Amino acid sequence: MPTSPPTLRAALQDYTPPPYLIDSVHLNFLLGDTVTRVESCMQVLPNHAASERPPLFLHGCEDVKLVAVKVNGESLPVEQYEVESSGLTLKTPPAGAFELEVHTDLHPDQNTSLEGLYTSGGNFCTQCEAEGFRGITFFMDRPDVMAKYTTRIEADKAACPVLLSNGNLVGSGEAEGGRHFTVWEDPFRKPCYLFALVAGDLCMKEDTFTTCSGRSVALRIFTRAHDIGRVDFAMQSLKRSMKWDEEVFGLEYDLDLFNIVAVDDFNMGAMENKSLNIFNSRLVLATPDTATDGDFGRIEGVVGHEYFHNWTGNRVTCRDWFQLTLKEGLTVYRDQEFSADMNSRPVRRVEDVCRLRAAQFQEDNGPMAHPIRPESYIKMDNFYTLTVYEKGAEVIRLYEAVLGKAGFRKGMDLYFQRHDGQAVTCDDFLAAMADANGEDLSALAKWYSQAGTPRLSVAAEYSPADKTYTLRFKQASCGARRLLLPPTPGQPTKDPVLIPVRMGLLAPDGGEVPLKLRGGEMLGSEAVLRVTKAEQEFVFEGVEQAPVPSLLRGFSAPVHMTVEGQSDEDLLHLLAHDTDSFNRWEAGHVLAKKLMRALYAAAKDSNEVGGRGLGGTGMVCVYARVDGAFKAFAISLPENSELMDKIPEADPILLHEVREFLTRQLAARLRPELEAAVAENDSAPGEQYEFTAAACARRALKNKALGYLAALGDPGVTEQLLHRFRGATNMTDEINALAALDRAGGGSALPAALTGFYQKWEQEPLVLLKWLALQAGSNVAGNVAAVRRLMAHPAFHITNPNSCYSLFLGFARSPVNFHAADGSGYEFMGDVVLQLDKINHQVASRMVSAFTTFKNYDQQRQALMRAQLQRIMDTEGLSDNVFEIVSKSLKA
Ligand code: 0A1
Ligand code: ZN
Repeated sequence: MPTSPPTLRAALQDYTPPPYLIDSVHLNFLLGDTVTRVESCMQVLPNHAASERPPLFLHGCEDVKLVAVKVNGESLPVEQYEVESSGLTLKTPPAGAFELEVHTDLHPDQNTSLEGLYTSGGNFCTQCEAEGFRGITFFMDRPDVMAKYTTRIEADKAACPVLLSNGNLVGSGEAEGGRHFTVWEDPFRKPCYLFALVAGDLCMKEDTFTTCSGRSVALRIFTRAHDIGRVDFAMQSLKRSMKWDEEVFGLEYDLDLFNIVAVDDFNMGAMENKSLNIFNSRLVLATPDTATDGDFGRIEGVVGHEYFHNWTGNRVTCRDWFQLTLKEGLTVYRDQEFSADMNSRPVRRVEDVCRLRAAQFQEDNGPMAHPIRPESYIKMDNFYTLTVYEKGAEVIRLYEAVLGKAGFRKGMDLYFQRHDGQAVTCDDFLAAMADANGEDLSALAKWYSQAGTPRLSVAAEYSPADKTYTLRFKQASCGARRLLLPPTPGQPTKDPVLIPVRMGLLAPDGGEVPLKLRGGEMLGSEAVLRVTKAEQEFVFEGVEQAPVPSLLRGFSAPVHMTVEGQSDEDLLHLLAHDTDSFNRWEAGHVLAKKLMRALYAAAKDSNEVGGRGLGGTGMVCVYARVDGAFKAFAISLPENSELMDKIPEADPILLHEVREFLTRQLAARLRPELEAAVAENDSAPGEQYEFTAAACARRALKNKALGYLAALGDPGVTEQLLHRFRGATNMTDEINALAALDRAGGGSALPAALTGFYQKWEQEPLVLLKWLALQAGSNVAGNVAAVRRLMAHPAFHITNPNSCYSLFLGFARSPVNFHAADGSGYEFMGDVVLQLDKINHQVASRMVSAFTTFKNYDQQRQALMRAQLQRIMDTEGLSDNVFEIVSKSLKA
């Protein structure tokens, strides 16, 4: 039985300006236990030719009940409007400006979608991006309608002592029946997706920040009483972000108040609502005993990200949702730079690139591939993707590579000067960058419209006779068959793009070769080559001996690069001598990928993993040659998803076995070094936890080393891990010891350790997320039954997105169990999608993503995964969110 067809599909090419604008809106929220009344009074302005009287359409949604409509104070006769679940149409609005009042009723306590107005732990909160405001009231729910907001909130005083909205508090008082109210005025025009309201029983921690012009800003973080002791790190991160944006981009905060509220039930990470950021509590709350180094890093980054949106997103916003990367790519770039400045820049770059290659490259290669500026969507929520965010940030980095830091800053200044207070497009951003630098950047435009990861191959030739060194680049184009960039849905052919290749040449003695392009001037030891054509060559002169090229330094463009004829010796030379720390790491990473692929191929041929005795020799060299902060990365094996790019129809379990084999092999060969790494990087007794780049690097190396040692299955190591687990003084060490115990098989100690952990942290839902994820991701065969049982555990809540991400996405990461040959893992995830789709469409569609990579696997698995997709597709009443992903996957 086919599903009902989805609602409308929006297309970039169909954009038209709104026929009306909303100049200002006054909202009155009467919050109740079960029913909430919203009274909206809008000043509407015509935005069409005077000769026309187009209808006015206000978006709505099924769960919003229309109670009253008035125009200029008079109830509108029913024949003058039409109300459907998708919205409200005023058939013939008055000519000129007019006042429109709309009253609606909602049931926030029944709203499990966590969009619009909902309750979390008894407190009210909102989430309006992308199109959630229509779940509150009928409105022109599009980002190019920018209004001034005044918001009155009235609620029971005992249940909701705190009542917050955007902007400044301009009034408050008592109301009848034990109720009270506040009134908020936001002086800045904004699209409705930035509207926010929070009401409930919350505690607050306050600090201040003095801006560069000497204004004092009150900073407040609100949480449930139990959590208020865990906000200090987020507060410090906020202050650091404010200072950084002043110093690096000259951007000052523009109001006297900045609020952050932590809520437990939140679909995404956080939301940049004007002066009232709402955060998933896992991205605010942290103390060393409950949060890992990774958590601290994410909190710092996301607090920065949301704060930076105040300029890139709020002051200058998007004209339509196709332009999402305008604010997201740019803001991710800004938060990455902020984190790099606060911590170790090279480590941060490696982490970002690893994530991009492991996950975004897969997205670019699958059925949901889309350009960073998508051309159409059924449900915008499905386009908050790694492509729009992470690849979008890499595209911003291309401007920086081409223009340099100073040129980039000039472009940013002009962008704000031109567009402050406007809703604009990615073309406007490109134009500001180009005009500020007097450059023609049109060659960058293709990055916005073309999906897929470009492939770049490089061949090098040295001529001893005339001392020239030639680099020949080829990029994907329709003509070059072998390099053909695979088509992506809806884009059968691809054009070349501008690829800035940051590079240097290393002499045989490891020194840097001075760069001089034929007919050009001396460039120093590093250059940025602009590759724009399908085939292009660069000839360097005066090169005394054949060099080893160091290309794409710092990963200067998000491409797959192949250096033809690159030998292991070349890679080891780069590893030892490259001045670019990213490329030093990259050389080791390429060696590791070669090794794993070779092991996989050998195992596939011989049906025996490691049968030919291939060992971790290269990796041992790598470990020996890289320095401090990188050692933990140097011994991290590449993600399976990165390897599968070159393994057609992969067997994920065999790949997992190869990884296990190599891990054991490395552990055995490097045992003395690993033990030394543990000893040298262990914390001293009584040492205080510090979140610094140096301390994190030490913990990372120690814990990575323990993970390897665990793979030896040595009872002595297990005993040591148990000891470390019991004695851990911070969550980074505690959860890593537990994970290593799990890795070591744990023996009889593991169940007791898991129970002990649960009992210790029973009252801490954020810590229990780690406990759920650890068990869900176990590679013990048959673990699907345990995961089904965990769904009934009191630590798991199906209406809580974090719970679902930990348990279900944790499970989907297990090659052994998600990809079990009998299809039991796929069936479980199919059940999960269908169950969740009735509760929360956004969460359900994130679960479906586990199936979208099915083309990467062997025929049997492809068939089993497809069967689940078909089963989902055939289910009556599917949400548009899930429908969009499943239907696109099945078409692939
Ligand atoms: N704009 C937020 C992320 C966000 C996006 C969508 C949401 O609901 C569909 C919620 C939050 C950010 O980039 O941080
Ligand atoms: Zn963002």
